[in-house]
Order: sequence, then C-alpha cells, then structure tokens
Amino acid sequence: MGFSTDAIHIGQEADPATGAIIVPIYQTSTYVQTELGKNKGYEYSRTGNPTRAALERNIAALEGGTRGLAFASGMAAVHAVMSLLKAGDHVIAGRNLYGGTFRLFELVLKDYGLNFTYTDTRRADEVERALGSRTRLVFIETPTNPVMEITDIAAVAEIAHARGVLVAVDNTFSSPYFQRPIELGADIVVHSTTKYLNGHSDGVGGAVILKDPELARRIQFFQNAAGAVLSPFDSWLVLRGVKTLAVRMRQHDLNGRAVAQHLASHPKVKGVHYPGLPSHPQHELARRQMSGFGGMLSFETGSLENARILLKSVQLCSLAESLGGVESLISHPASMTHASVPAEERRRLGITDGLVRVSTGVEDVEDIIADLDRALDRIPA
Ligand code: P1T
Repeated sequence: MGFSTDAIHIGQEADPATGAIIVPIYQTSTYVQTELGKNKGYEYSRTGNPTRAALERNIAALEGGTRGLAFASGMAAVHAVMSLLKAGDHVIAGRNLYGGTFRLFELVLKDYGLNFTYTDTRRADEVERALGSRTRLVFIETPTNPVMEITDIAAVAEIAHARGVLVAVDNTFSSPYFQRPIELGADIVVHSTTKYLNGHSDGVGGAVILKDPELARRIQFFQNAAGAVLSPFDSWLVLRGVKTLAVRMRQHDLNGRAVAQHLASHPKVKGVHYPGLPSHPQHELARRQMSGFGGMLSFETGSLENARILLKSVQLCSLAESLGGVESLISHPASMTHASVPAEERRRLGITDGLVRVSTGVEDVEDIIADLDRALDRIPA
C-alpha cells in the first residue's frame, strides 16, 4: 500500500470489540488478570497500552522499520537511543543538533562516561576520521536544526557499518513522508512527534523506530525500565495527526518553497537556508535523498537588532519555540532553541544573532509572505 494508506490504516483498524472506526483512548493504568500469569496481552500501561501500541505499529510502518516505540518527548526518545551505550563508549554526533540534544549529550550523558565527538557529517571522510575503537554510534540530524545542513545518510551508514558502528538519524525535520533513513541504511530513526507527526502543536512526544528486532527489544526494555512513555491521550493525538501527514507535508513543502524563494530575492535578507533552493550547497544531495524539502527554513537578517524588529513585527507568524504545526511559527535559534550551544560554536555553525527560523505552516502562502514582508519593511535599510 502507499504511504497515505498506511498512515491512515496501519495500527488504526476498527476496534474489534465495538466497531469504533477510531482507535479508542485506553485511559487505564492497569488490566485485570483472570488468574495468575493470565492476561490479554497487557498488564500495566507503562509496559504496554493499546492506544500507544497502535501508534507504535503505525510509525514503524511509516519509517519502514520492524518496531516503533513511543516516548513522552523527543528528548526521551533520544535518551532511549543512548541507553544502548555503556560508559567508555564513543559517539560521533553531527556538529549541528537541536540544542536540547546537544545539552543532553554534553551536560548529562558525558557525566555517565560517554564520549562525544562533534563532526561535520556533511563530509563522510570526516566521519571516517573520527571513528575510533570505542565508537558505537553515529548520531545525525538531516536536515539540521536550524541551518538545514544535509548529511548523506547512505554514505555515512556505509562507513559506519564497515566498522560495526550503528547509525541513528533524527528525522524530525523531514518526517517519513519526505525521507526514510532506514531505507537509506540507518539502523535507528528518532522523532520528536511534537512536530510534523502530530502536526497540530497540541502534544509533546517522541518516537524511536528500529530495523533490528534485538536492538528494538533493548530499547523497549529501557522504555519500560525508565518509564518515559507517551500517554494514551497523546498517543491518540499523534494517531489522528499522522492520518493527514501526507497532505500536510505536501502543503508545507509548497509553502516552504514559495517563502524560501521569496526571501532569497528580498533586499533585506542576507541569505536563506533551505535545501530546496538551487543555491543551497547540498541541493543535489537533498534532491536525491529526500522526496520534498518541507516547511523549515532559516534566514539571515544581519543583526540581533534586525531580528528583534522582525520578530516583534510579525502578526500571522507566531514567535514561539517548536515547529511542524499547521500554523506558521517563527523563532530566534541563538536565544531560544540553541541557547545551550556555546556562542562561539553557534557562530561557527552560522547560528548568528541575526538568524531567524521559520516553520512554514499551511495557511495561504500569500498571507505568510505578506506578513514577513511587512515585518521586513520595519528593518531600517
Ligand atoms: O521537544 P521534544 O519533543 O522533546 O523534541 C526534541 C527535539 C528533537 N529533535 C529535533 C530535531 C527537535 O527539533 C526537537 C525539538 N525542537 C524544538 C522544540 C525546536 O523548536 O526546534
């Protein structure tokens, strides 16, 4: 079946007990047992819940994995992936990650004895050079948050696998509709379902999708042991969200392209990061690896003061953290999502004080462009 059919139907079969067309919210902590050791497949909702299980089956199918696991947030999902490692293990991480992921690695997991090397994973030879005898995992985002760098997943997977190293891809920005890392060779996919999968800015969640059943078993063990599970209601919201993932992503992509093109020719804009623009340094790779470019972009206003004026002047675009909802959001990565990345490192990555990020929603694109134009007009020439 096609992607949209799977999104609407896998895990989302009519309820066998009642015929309800929608998966019920099993708002229960526990399940009655008929006798010791006899149950209907569920015993406690941290361990398993039918609504969460429906979502887990659905997202596994969308990413082409054998198993999906849903967590209380994207960060809980990233943390679960790291539970595969032991003190002394080495991780090669992309140099530009969501600030919260960088914070988890540097300010939490380093103290547990994990070692991290941050690498420009756009260059497969740099990944190869960073490999050591204790390297267990390469962790990348592509496109990256917020400067939209692209890593060649197949090339990195080939290099890593030759040394027995796992590859995890945070696929939050593309969603499985535009990019399927497991098909490109990745072992593990991570999502903040808070973003495109849920799609309506009304729930925080995360997911891990795996190809290998043994790795999946280990992540599931951690999910139950550590307990950061997605609630039944939040699982239901994501189940509802994914049904329209394909149509939403098509519109995010159309709007993202139009806004990026418009900004690229605007005299007040000093540069646009969007993989769909032919001027993007990795446009060709993006075209090969992704089937669309989506709604995320960032652009350079030239200074903190210019960014401040713009962010204060927009009316339709809301100044807020997060992304991937139907409404357009605008943010300032240096002081918001990437504040925990040291200033010098931010500058090296191009996360300047003048950089503004847009999560292009699915409103009428003329209205989004007019809003940005009105705000850009307020910046002095
Ligand atoms: O917020 P949470 O659901 O815990 O997801 C964390 C996360 C993981 N990976 C990527 C690529 C992300 O963008 C995020 C969260 N990002 C934002 C809140 C943001 O505004 O960029």
